Amino acid sequence: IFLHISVCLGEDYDLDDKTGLGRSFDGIGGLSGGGATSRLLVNYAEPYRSQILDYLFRPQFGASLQILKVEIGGDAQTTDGTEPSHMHYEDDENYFRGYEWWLMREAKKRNPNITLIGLPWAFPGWVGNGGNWPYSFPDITASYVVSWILGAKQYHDLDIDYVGIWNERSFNSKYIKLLRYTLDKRGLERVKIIASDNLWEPITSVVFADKDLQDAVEILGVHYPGTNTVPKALKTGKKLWSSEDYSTFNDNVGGGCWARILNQNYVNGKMTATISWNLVSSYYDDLPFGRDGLMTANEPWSGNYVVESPIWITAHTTQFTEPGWMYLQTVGHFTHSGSYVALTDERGNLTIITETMTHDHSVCIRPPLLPYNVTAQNVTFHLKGTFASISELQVWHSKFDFKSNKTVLFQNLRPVKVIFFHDISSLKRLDIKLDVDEVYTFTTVRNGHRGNYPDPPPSAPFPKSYKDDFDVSGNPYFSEAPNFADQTGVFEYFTNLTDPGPHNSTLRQVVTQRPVTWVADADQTISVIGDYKWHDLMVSCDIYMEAVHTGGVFVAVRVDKGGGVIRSTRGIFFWVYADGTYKVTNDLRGMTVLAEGLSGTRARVWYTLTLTVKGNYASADLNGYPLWKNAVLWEPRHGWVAIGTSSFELAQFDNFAIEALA
Ligand code: 147
Repeated sequence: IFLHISVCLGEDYDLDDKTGLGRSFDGIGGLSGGGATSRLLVNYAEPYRSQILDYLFRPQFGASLQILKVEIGGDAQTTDGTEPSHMHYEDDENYFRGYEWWLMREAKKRNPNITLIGLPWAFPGWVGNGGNWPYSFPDITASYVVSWILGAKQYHDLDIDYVGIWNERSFNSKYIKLLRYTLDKRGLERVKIIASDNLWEPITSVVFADKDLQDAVEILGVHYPGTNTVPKALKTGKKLWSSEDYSTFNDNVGGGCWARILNQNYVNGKMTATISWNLVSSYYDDLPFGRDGLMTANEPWSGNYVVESPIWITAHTTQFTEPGWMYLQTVGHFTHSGSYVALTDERGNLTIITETMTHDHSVCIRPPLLPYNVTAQNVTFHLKGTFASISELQVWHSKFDFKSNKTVLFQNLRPVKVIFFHDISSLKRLDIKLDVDEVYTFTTVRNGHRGNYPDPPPSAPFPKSYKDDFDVSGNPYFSEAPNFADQTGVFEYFTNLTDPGPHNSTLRQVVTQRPVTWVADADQTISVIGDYKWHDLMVSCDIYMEAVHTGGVFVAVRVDKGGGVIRSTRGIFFWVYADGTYKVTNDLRGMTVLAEGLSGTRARVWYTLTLTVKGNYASADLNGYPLWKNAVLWEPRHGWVAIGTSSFELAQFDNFAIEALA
């Protein structure tokens, strides 16, 4: 025994609560939205959908997330799509749109203590009264946001815990104070404000200098802090959160990034919560930031999903702590790099998490990571104060292996004895040997568990033959049709009360005014679907323009871009207009016209559009009769299928069908 110990003798680190504790831990979370990152999750068949939710939220199973942050949909493009607002129009209110309500319910079902946060990225146009700015009428914006919180309670019995201002955009002190006032007036004193979901400055200095703002703001929330804070932020005495972080491809380097920042956001930056953008990669891979979620679930058509390493890295902290636990003051860096944190419930429990991620195996998307060197090392923790009475710790281990396939994630090892030693200065010591690219949890908590379901079905491409008649009887549980990923505008199930005929149930574009945007939405609306690799195919769809004279709709193939660059999307777009004309364009904007002519189309009549593209040629039918043919195309070579409108206008779609040839 002595021989073994002497080999392991390493640098000494105290774990002690005698001299006081550190900050209170607030949790680790995932962010759904900003935007449409959970779009494809909702259409998974059972049991796969529940399995994915269990890996994310079920305590003592997988990531066991302690925080769920969601976008307050604003009808505008917010990275990977648009999310619907609860108030498309000033006189409209509906708390059943989209999937964030459902997601919050599913999270709460699994973990009733999960912390809920809402944050807007964008707002419906009426909130800005036509201007692209949410603070011109701060009372309107505040009441719009507070409605969302009240709706969460009234319709879903969800208590929202925190609300933010405007994601990564300007904040406005007057608005923040008015939001606080409005919350209080509506009986929502318990809902706290996070500001400003951007950089440390200017919010820190403004809060510092303004007593009323200090009272209104509970949390300083920053994005991608690179594990660091600024002295002034510490001086405010506010809780500091990394309210959006990660955004890194979820392979093992992504797992390494996540392990490093989960520890070091506290060690270096005193941040007590870290939230991953995003929660789950449930959006098409070829949209921006593909696979930047804690796990991947973007094949509802196959049922395939992948539990990636960040899920198990999260478990190293979340399964052995709870919000409200206290960090010890004795946290820090190891002599040969890497870091350790330790937390206690102040009732004798202790959880230690170590990480020794090497630089190249833990780079995050941003900010740049300065060079450092980590080596294998022996470490001795001295358990002092309350922890001197601990005699055994449970051990959970992950080791990334980037050379062969020997990566192990969240493995339960034999418990370690904490050794009582008289002849060496400290009484209780834990001697461990740390290799590089490892994460360990040493804990008194005994109920950690590596959840497991049988493998889901194998991955498969989007079906080549696909149909949707949008006939959802009664009240559909979701407001959007499966697999359509709106990139500008919002496409919702619609029941045509005035038309009990074959077009009774349709999909309708409902955004009629340019939103207060987060990025540059297109001037047209568009929703994409299918396989980005498709090049030769036939698409048909029944369409119905509602805007008299000014209406226009399209079906398109080989659509090559989504997300924040949607304005410059190219493809083969077949448009018909309510003024009796048609066009074939090579881009959404309509700058490159391949063909045009008369169609005789007008508003308030149903037409069937059929677009066929093979190799370098396209042709189209209107109501089954050839309208144009042999338009010559070169670029793009492949892409999604899409439908949409020529402006922010009402229009309906029905009997959508794809036959992909290749
Ligand atoms: C964030 C957004 O808040 C998210 O909605 C999502 O777009 C995410 C993707 O990584 O990024 O926005 C940022 C965009 C750019 C920077 C930081 C955050 N940046 O360049 O530092």
